[in-house]
Amino acid sequence: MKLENYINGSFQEAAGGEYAAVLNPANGETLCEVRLSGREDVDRAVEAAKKAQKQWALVPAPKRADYLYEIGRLMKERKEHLSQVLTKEMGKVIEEARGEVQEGIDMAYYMAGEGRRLFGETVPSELQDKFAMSVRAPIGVVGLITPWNFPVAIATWKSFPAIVAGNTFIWKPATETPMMAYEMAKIFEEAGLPAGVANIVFGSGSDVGTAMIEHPDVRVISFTGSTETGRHVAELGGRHLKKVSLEMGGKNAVIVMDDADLSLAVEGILWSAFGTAGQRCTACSRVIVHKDVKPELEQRLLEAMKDLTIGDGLDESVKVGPVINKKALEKIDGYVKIGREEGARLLAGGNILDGAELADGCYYQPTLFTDVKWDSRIAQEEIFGPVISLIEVGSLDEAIEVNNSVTYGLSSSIFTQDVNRVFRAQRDLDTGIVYVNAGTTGAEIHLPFGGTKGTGNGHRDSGVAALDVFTEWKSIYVDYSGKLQRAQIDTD
Ligand code: UN1
Repeated sequence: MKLENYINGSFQEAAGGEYAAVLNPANGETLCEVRLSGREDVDRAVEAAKKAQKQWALVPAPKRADYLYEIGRLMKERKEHLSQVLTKEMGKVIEEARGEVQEGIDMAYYMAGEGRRLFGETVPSELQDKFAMSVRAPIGVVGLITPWNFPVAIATWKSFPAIVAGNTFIWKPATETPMMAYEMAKIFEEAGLPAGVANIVFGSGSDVGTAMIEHPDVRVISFTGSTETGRHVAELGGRHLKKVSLEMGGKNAVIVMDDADLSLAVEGILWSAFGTAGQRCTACSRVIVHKDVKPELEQRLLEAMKDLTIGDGLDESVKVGPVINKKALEKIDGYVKIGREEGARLLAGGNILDGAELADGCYYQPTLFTDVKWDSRIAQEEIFGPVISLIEVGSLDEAIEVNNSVTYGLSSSIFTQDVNRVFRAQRDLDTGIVYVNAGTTGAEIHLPFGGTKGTGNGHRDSGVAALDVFTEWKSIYVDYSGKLQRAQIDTD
């Protein structure tokens, strides 16, 4: 099967371009082929989106929301099918795939509700017989660039607020995971979304992504991916005066204090470090542990890691699936070598799995380093794989300092039973998301998602905050005095 672009309400062959194979990371099998489109296809999609947007913006928001209710319903009806496709193309275990699809369904219903809110402000005017208010206005055509690790949820965080607010979009999914986008295109079509509101162009970042950013009619770029690519998106977007929303890397930590419930901490660490094989932006990759509980935590983690069955995510008993591809395997393995060279002590894992039945897949052993120095490379750089580094500290202040020492600022967590420590931590941890007595993953869709420092550029996905990315504030003054009233002048 060959996946083609979805433009102006139909699947269309691209103007040219090669196809790339989409591989199942669990076994190396080719699932389908995807078109690598070019600038001409982006132009075509933008033209359709621009035309559609004029009408779409005039559809009352509660009516736009009705399409989202229908999209949510179709996703729910198809949840199992979508989850299976997701596991096949991305590799995450089926339970997590179901969770990700659920995240998309939740986002559909949540943003549909926004169709009846989209709150602005009404404020008193400083002048008599004058009315003042602000409304959220759509921006126009928006460009969405999404990653392979959450092929559907992240796309819903961006596309659903975009359309409920009256924009139309061009979506470039990651070339590793185009099948979810294809499934979503079918859902958009069945939901009766007017042609041109949702457009999908498959292809590489350097071709399709660049063409989207450079296109004068694409007013917003919402990007999730690596910090390296995000920097490039921001630079190029800046040159073209685009509004650019970036969601990038993380180097998230769980802090375990000496009064923590250690069983709970172990569960939280395992779930957030090895779930999705460590390939979440929110994944825990550092454990900052108080010295008094370090030996016990190490022992408990080692014991619990024995239960992490590795394999094809379609097998319900498997806990850790493959990583996305061979290149990712090599990158992870490279970091494990760096860790060893830096003098960290390897307690578990540390190898690519090449046992007979797993050899064709991309599997890395869940890996645990201890005695890691806070400023070493494995404690500072994003690995994006199932590797955790234990760093010892002597106090809460030191733990917070170590947490904040990285260039990223997405998610952090603290395990403690002391309410004073909880409130100090939630104030002083410099990440966009903070968890107390839970791991670093599992953000819910109705709060803002994003991070500080090298993780983002001040915008947020999901929550009401996402509407800030996809709307422009318009302030409106209605003077019904019948005379010219001058603000700031006629004040008496
Ligand atoms: C991501 O890894 O980019 O909070 C998204 C979580 C998920 C989303 C992660 N709800 O872990």
